[in-house]
Amino acid sequence: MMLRGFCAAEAAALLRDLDGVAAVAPFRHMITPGGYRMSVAMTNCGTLGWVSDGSGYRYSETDPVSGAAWPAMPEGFARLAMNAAQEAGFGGFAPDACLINRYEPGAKLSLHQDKDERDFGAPIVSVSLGLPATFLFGGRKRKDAVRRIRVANGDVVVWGGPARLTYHGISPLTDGEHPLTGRRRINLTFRKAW
Ligand code: MD6
Ligand code: FE
Repeated sequence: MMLRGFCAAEAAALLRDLDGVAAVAPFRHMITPGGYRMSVAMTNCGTLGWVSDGSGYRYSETDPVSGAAWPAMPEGFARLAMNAAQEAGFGGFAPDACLINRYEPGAKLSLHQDKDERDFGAPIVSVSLGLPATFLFGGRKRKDAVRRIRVANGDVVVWGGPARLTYHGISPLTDGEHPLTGRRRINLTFRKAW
């Protein structure tokens, strides 16, 4: 479910909180299990963080770069995730993980399924900030047809139920300038990982 502009009014505050997170757990380009460096830079906040390296994808209670716990989820992040889920019909959503993706021009996320979480009953809440992007929304199989959906600053997508395991991705980011983020797009994805 697409909530257009749901957090546009608080985008600047969310980005300020993000600066605090990234000061403790800096953005990094993770390596896929196949040995490729991801074009999207990532970090996490919350009890659990999504990580990728040569041995696979998983959730970790610590940041492999520092060995320390991930920064706590800022209050405003948690409140937004809960309110958006509620609006979409998922009451009581309490995320334990927030994956933060940073795109610079040309960065993309290939088609994938989110299946590293333990409970597919919980939704994922996805927040777009800064430059707009094209979200690719496929089917249950990698080769199913793909719909293209524009996501812009302040848009929130709540993704649950039957859509939970559909293939999706992000097209290479088109260069541009956004007043809040410059030449970047930021995505926050809130999950119940454990
Ligand atoms: C992004 N998002 O928007 C990447 N996954 O940058 C995702 O991969 C994603 O937006 C699951 C649910 C919502 C998402
Ligand atoms: Fe995903």
